[in-house]
Amino acid sequence: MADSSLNKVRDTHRAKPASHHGKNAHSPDLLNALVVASYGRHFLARDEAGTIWQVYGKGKRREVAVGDEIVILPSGDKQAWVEDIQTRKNLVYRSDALKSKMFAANLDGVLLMLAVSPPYSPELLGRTLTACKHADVPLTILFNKVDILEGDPETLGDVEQELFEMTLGDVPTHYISVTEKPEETESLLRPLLEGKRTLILGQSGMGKSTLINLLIPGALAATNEISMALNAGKHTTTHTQMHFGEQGLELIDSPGFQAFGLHHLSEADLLNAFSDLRDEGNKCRFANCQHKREPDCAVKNGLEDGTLSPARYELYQMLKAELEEARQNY
Ligand SMILES: Nc1nc2c(ncn2[C@@H]2O[C@H](COP(=O)(O)OP(=O)(O)OP(=O)(O)O)[C@@H](O)[C@H]2O)c(=O)[nH]1
Ligand SMILES: [Mg+2]
Ligand SMILES: [Zn+2]
Repeated sequence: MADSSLNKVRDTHRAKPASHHGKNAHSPDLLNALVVASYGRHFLARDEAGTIWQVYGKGKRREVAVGDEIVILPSGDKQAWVEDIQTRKNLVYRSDALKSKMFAANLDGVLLMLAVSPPYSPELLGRTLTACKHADVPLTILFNKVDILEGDPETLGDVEQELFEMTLGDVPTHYISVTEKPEETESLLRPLLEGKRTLILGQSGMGKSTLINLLIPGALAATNEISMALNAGKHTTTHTQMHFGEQGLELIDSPGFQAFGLHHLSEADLLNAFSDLRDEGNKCRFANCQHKREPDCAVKNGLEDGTLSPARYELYQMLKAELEEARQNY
């Protein structure tokens, strides 16, 4: 797979076993720590005693994600170097032709938040779905701000239809209102999220931070001050951070995204994420059918008779074209 280098950052020496006393078994100076915040160039990591360190990495050791288990070497007052990144269970990230942006690692699930205001993008939904499928992390959709749609069943129906066309009904989807129906939202989500580490993704303004603050009261207090100052009064989240709640609740807040490149997927990865198109494509007359203008194309036939989803077909062709373009340029 194309992303193997990111999943196995350390490939030259073996992982140092963790000790039960916080100290690393191989060197008394080393500590095991969990990455809890990413500011791009530096990170915050929590050691087993609960101390928060500001950590920096060099070279490959800079490629740290929230949720990573790392080994750190203290260098000064609450400052430390990343010595090692343990092998990841999974990693959700996006990538364009030039660079990757890691969202978080070692996850139990991803929540994608959508809303009608500001309007969600079905394309970004499809891209998130594809990234999660590729990373093998379960995705759940939270359609927030349904209060805005009260008395507008037609729009709600259109939304349901649009979500179905992209997910084929395979993704658990909940319709919520974090601000207008907080108790209902909380009693729905607590059982789904307790004891798990969950990354919350979505475009800006969907309500990610508002939801985290509902489930973990006070979570935002620490981060708001900075973002308020940077964004002229808006609460826009500017970095990725893990928040810890009761009953093992671990929620990772992330900045809203406007793009979701999937350059790390190979063509085979892409086909695996679009198994509906892959399976139908196996019935085309030509083995190398591009499903565009070829005769006896099972995919085109499936689109015509409604067994395949045009939204998924268009996204697949778009992602495939992006991959081909990237290959030509590099
Ligand atoms: N009407 C309505 N507004 C909501 C609801 N949930 C959140 N909001 C509002 O939506 C706005 C954006 O919420 P945030 O939680 O900051 O959104 P975010 O997804 O964290 O945005 P970024 O940090 O920029 O990515 C805030 O003004 C919230 O009060 C809801 O259920 N209904
Ligand atoms: Mg936010
Ligand atoms: Zn075909």
